[in-house]
Amino acid sequence: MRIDVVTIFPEYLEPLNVSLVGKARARGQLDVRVHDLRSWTHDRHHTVDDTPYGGGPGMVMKPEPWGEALDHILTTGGDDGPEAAGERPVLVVPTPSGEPFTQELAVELSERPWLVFTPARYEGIDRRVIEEYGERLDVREVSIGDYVLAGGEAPVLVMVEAVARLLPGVLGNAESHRDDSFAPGAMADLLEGPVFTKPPEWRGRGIPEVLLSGHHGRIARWRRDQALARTSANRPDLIARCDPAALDKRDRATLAELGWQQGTDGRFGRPGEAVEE
Ligand code: 6GU
Repeated sequence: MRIDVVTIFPEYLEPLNVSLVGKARARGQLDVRVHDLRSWTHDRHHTVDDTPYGGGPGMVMKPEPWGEALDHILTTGGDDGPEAAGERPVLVVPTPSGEPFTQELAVELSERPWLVFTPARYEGIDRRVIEEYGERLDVREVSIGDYVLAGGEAPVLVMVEAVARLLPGVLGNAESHRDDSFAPGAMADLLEGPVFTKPPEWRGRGIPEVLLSGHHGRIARWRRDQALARTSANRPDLIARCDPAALDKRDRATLAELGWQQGTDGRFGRPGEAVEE
């Protein structure tokens, strides 16, 4: 996979040299190219921003440097790269106003050969850039959560890591994906429960008996109950949204113990709480 990132803070992307993503790059599974937006400015001060039309606070990123940067990148798909293969990149525009970044979107992006990220600072990029490239590329404006960051660089680190670990051969163990919290369908969208390793006793704390039993059926059931309890506590919205067909009799009994009741439609709710859509 080829990934381009255009930013005014190339050093912010240094962590892409570390750990899983860094190793994938070293192995040649990931071709990451970080570009300094200011190299496509032509004035002495390398200006990338200006005041917003219509007034208001903050600054807006000027369209010209982005246009030159993206035109350059789009013509460097290489003789044997994604461009030669007739592939057009996905332009991923990080913005708090974007669609939510989810595991589903990570999977979709991981199936594309070429991603171009345009993390912005200030109040964002002149809208005409998104319009212009929207005619030529698949543009996704994406937010990583309901909070506001100073720029899109940290979201790019988040998204690249989520995508890279899904690439074939990047994670050591292909099985590791299957139980990921939020892996589509996996644990029916439950959060993962707690994990333990050696030593068997630490500061007077032992290991849940069942995990030492060697009884795979009982262990699987215990893990499932832990996942249900954790999801119930931390993400009750996932329980309320859960497809009842994805739950077995034991799941329903566990949820009942956790205070959930099944409505006439089979969905789970808690007494006295309105259902959120
Ligand atoms: Cl993608 N950018 C910024 N600046 N803030 C965010 C975000 C993105 N996602 C959540 N908050």
